[in-house]
Amino acid sequence: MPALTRQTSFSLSRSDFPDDFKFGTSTSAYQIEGSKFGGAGSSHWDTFATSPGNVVNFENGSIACDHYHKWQGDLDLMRDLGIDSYRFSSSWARVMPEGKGAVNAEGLDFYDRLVDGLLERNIEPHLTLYHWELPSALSDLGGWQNRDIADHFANYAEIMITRMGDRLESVATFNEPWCITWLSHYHGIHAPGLRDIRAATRASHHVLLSHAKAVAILRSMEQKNLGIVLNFEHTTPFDDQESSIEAARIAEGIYNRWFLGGLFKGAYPEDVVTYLEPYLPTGWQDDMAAINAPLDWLGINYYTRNLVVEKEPCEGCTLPNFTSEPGPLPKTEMNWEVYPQGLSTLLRWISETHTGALPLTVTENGMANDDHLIDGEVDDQERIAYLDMHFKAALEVIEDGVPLTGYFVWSFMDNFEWALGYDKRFGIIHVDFDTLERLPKASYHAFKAFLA
Ligand code: IFM
Repeated sequence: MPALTRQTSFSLSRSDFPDDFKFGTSTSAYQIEGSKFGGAGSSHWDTFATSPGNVVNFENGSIACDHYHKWQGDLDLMRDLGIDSYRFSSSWARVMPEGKGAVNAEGLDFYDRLVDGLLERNIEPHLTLYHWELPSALSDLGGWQNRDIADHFANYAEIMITRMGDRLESVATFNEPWCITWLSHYHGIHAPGLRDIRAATRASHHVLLSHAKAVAILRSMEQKNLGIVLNFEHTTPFDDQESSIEAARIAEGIYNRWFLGGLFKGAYPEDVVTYLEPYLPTGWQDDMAAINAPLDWLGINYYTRNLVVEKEPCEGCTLPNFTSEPGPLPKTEMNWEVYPQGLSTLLRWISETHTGALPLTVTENGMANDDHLIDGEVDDQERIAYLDMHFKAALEVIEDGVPLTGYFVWSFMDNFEWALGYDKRFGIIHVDFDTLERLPKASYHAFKAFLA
């Protein structure tokens, strides 16, 4: 396998980007906070992670980076880095332990203080309302498969915005609906670990319905800068076999076009509906106008490309039995190919086909690296090279006129990488998961020089 490239500094600097272009870092609640602290309710990730076999090494987010107690030091590190913006998520189960009804005042206070702490350090707060830790009590009621969840989610959104909306720079309803639904209800990799096409299809509609209901309420509250964050992979057939071409078309349709289509065209892609219609909830068409309500921005998470083949013809399967083949390019510790041109291609395609003049932001991009702490340093030059290539891809499309307004590096610090536990390190800050000590890596210092 070709080696990842390494470099000590960025070849670009922020002055190469437009003056109002914003750089930031991204995290999520369950991955960093420590779910056992502060009176948070149980979430489906707490129970999924503590069931054997679901997470590498039986790890979970109960302590994570203990950001819940260490947030002030973390915010100081962000200030010293020189970022404009920070993207974080709130845990629904921390704010509303049962998902509905009573509010945990301590949880709400935590996010309120975090927002003030960011503003005191001149960092814009960008809130995501849902980054995967569904309160267990709602999971018991069917979670995303149950239409009622849309009202519960809208209620939670209203509570968060009533308390801190006046100080937020932007609000995203969801992070990565594909992961919430397909990865979690069809591939069985994330909580709740289902492998059921009906569950995945219904969940994918109910997540967008929940988004729509939350947006309607937040609009009525005159909350500014409402958006959503979708993940994309540059998805093409691995070879020129007919079966690979069809498998790639449907994989790409589900991954890249389903949520975009619902949100920006008010219609799911016909070629995918052909397969999934029997599993959509009755009357789904009546929700599409609400799902299509205007947004102020779209967040794009991008990491890699996907080369698709049909695993084997599968009698009786609803969908082609698609799987991914490894390509020839250098790979990160996630085994994801480094393919920066996928970012520029997707950004152009998204704005040309779905979003037009709507502002786009890269809300996540980064890599898991084989980092080593040696003599008090982590020399993650591969990460600097990876980010540099992707910054260049972003600059290229800005110069072509794509309305890209910001870029958040994933992630601010090493954290709980879901089913892969703590082994996969995405941070520009190293976290020692025994002592919880933070140590800026070479990429932090290089990014700081880039921003200076
Ligand atoms: O860690 C995740 C994050 O929670 C969502 N986007 C992808 C990241 C890396 O896998």
